Amino acid sequence: DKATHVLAADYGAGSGRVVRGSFDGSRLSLQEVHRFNNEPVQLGDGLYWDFLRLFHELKQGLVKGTQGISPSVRSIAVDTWGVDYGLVDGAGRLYSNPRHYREARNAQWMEEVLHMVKEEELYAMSGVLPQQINTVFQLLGSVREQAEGLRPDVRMLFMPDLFHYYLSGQLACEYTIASTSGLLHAGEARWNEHLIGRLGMPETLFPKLVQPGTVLGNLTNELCAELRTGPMQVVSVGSHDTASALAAIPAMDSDFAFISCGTWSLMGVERDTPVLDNRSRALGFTNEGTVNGKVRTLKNRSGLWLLQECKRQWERENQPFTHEELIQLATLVAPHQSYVSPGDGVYLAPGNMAERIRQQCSLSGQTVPETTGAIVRCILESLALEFRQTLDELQLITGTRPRVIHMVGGGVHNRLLCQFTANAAGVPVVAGPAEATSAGNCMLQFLAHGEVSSLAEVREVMAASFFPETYEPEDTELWQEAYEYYQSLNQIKR
Ligand code: ADP
Ligand code: LRH
Repeated sequence: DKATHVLAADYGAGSGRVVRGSFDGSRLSLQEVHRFNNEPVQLGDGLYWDFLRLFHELKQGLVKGTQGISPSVRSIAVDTWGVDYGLVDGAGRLYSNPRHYREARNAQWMEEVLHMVKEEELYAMSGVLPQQINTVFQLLGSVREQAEGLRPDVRMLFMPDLFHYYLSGQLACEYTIASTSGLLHAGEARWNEHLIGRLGMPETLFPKLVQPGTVLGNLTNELCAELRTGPMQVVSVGSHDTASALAAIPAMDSDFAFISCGTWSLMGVERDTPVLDNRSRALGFTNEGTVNGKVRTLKNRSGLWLLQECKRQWERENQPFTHEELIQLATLVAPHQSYVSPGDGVYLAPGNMAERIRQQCSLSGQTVPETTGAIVRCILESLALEFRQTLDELQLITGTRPRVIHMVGGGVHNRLLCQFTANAAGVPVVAGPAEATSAGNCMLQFLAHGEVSSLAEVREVMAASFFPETYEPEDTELWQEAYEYYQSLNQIKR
């Protein structure tokens, strides 16, 4: 076996997996060794990530991923969803459990920050769209809630950095995940110390920033002994899941829009510089860092979250459906009956999603989707129309219209959504791989080890290793009409 192996732990907001990536010099192959749910815990009035359980799952993945081949696994890297963080004290203890970005309290902290720094200014400085989930707002809450202030030995670590810390003992914040915080200078790997000072946050909270592809250190001796594995290195990759996903897009040139479609849908383009003007802010675009020092200008919207939450609700009501069954039901109902706006704040919190969708359709005077199939169809058509709108807006703010959409993430398994997206957007959708995030995580580790030498080479390896499916637009006139109606609905709402 001449391949080199690495482990990628990818934590989504709904589920996580540990994947073993093997590279033979020209092709990457992935093997999922461990998968688990990521379920937040409501405790009193707080909504928390179950960090201890999530770290336990990481250990399981380490054991399973190295079984029998331990010496040939060179490294491990973690990527996660954006914005959330944990606090550790000087003795390395978890000072507080990481809180969940869906906590309602964040709205209040966002308001507080926007009292101190105007929305336009915050956007122009950081490139990050003010949304209540952002680290900058949550962190003000963490600082203000401590009556005597945070102890000076406390550090904040974004979720992947927190995992890396307990794997390796190294304290560092990786650039791409930090770029989701609103606390960096736009498009730069630099904390905005001026902003941090204005918000009254102690500078000591913020560890040094490292670039994606940095070898942080080794798996601690304690973990090697406990898990009977290792030694291996711990690497910071594009530790924001979206950064890893974008790194793995099998595109040969830069003329594409991407959609990373999982719980969230992130749609945008890769650029040299951020777009910081009022129009892009008003349209809801944000700018985040990529693994190669560029910028992703994108819109971050609810993705399959709506469907995921409906599915969970139906399970609670003893109506369990597989994804395949739900998609099948959607093909059996009448098309284009009603739409929702998936990014609407009313869908942010967990809970009975189907009911909320029905309510919104009723409020906007549309046919109320009564059946399961009608709900699913409504969600998928709405997502596709939202993607079309984002494509139009990307053209407005950047001056060019991408000729193809690359879709990656779990949404790629939803063939109906891929086809609807091509139909609505009027451009081909190249779908795959679904596990782009894990693949990007692995490839950045191979880049750190010198087995590939550039992002272009990473994408070549991706194109040689995975075979995406292309969906050509169909029924474009019908979808154009649907789009016009969808826009008029949104106009009424605004
Ligand atoms: P995240 O990392 O945000 O948790 P993923 O990229 O894993 O999300 O995507 C999860 C989503 O992918 C699910 O909500 C589901 O809608 C979709 N999905 C997963 N498997 C399938 C499948 N077999 N068929 C259709 N859709 C699927
Ligand atoms: C997607 C994602 C997205 C946002 C959200 C909180 O998983 O990383 O880019 O930051 O999570």
